[in-house]
Amino acid sequence: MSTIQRDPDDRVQILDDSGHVRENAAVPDLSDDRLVEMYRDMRLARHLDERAVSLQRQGRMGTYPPMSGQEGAQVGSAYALDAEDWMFPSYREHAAVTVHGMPLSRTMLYWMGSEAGGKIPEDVNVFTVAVPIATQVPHATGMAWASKLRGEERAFLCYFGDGATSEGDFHEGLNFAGVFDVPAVFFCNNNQWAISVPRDRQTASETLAQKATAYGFEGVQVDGMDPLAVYQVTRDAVEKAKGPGPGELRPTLIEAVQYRFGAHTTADDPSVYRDEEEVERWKQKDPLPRMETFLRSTGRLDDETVDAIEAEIEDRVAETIEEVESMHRPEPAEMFEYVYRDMPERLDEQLRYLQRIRDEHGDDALLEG
Ligand SMILES: Cc1ncc(C[n+]2csc(CCOP(=O)(O)OP(=O)(O)O)c2C)c(N)n1
Ligand SMILES: [Mg+2]
Repeated sequence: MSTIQRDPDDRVQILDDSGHVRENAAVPDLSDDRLVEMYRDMRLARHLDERAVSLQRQGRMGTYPPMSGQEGAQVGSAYALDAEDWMFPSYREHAAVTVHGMPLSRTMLYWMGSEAGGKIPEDVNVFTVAVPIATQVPHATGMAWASKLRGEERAFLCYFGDGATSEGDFHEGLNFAGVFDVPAVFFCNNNQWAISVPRDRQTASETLAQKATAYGFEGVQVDGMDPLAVYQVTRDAVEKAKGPGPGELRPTLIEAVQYRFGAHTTADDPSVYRDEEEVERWKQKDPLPRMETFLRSTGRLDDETVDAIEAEIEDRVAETIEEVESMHRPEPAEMFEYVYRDMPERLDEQLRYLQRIRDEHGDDALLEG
């Protein structure tokens, strides 16, 4: 039976909190190598996060939104896509987009404030990062609808947070998706907080997954810190999006229940709105040790491979930092260049103003201000 043919309150879990396969649960049909790669990608995400936060503290990166605690949901779901499928990220999906082909250097450049970080390579099926909450939802629905009308067989995986489910765009996007039966998978990273607003102030609904019922398609809740369960649920949803069975609608809403261990962004201080005790409780479900225990206890991973993975990841991130820091720093005027082919008068005026004050005062004086 598919993991999504169940009650939206019946949370899917394959690994228990300590990383052992639960009774009657089936390990997804992935090769041993793929399962180890999944672990490697999660480790990469955790390491990237640590380095990025440290770079921000040193003034070498702008504001950065950390993803620690959410690696299982990101990597597990991204592994469920086929190469031709599309991904619509929010601002926190650094691990998911990397799995789907986005170069790590682009992600770093983006958070370092370089316009070059927003340029997605032609052959990478990832939409632009959405910072405005939930705006990517109707975009994903529209693109999925267009793809269906063209007779393609692609799925469109759209990520957003628990807070996004309170936005009009979320409801409009899901409503259209149901009516026009589009091949979309809506993936809600319910990390319990929308900056300082807790999940129970977001909605009176018992679950976020049950919101799908109102739009006429399936909703499923999954343990978002169990990468195997996330993979299986997303894979079933992707397959249904591309080839629904008789009487099935293509879209699915997945609620991945998880927790963000760090701050909302490096500009946030979570100690003013949540208890350390709550963080510690969720750390018992940390997707990294769980995946590692699963792989070790089933003979798929040993010390030697873990050491090799660790070394490879550290080198890769260090090399990427070196690469992006040695690149040409963008000229301030470049911020005007990438949105319009012909610059509107209003922006042209601002550009001329910028040039005038740079000439008059010099860049050093402006940066000090
Ligand atoms: C339309 C809009 N309103 C407000 C904001 C400010 N804002 C940035 S992140 C955020 C919270 C989003 O929470 P959630 O959807 O749960 O995602 P998370 O950050 O937890 O991953 C808000 C309100 C915004 N970016 N866009
Ligand atoms: Mg949230």
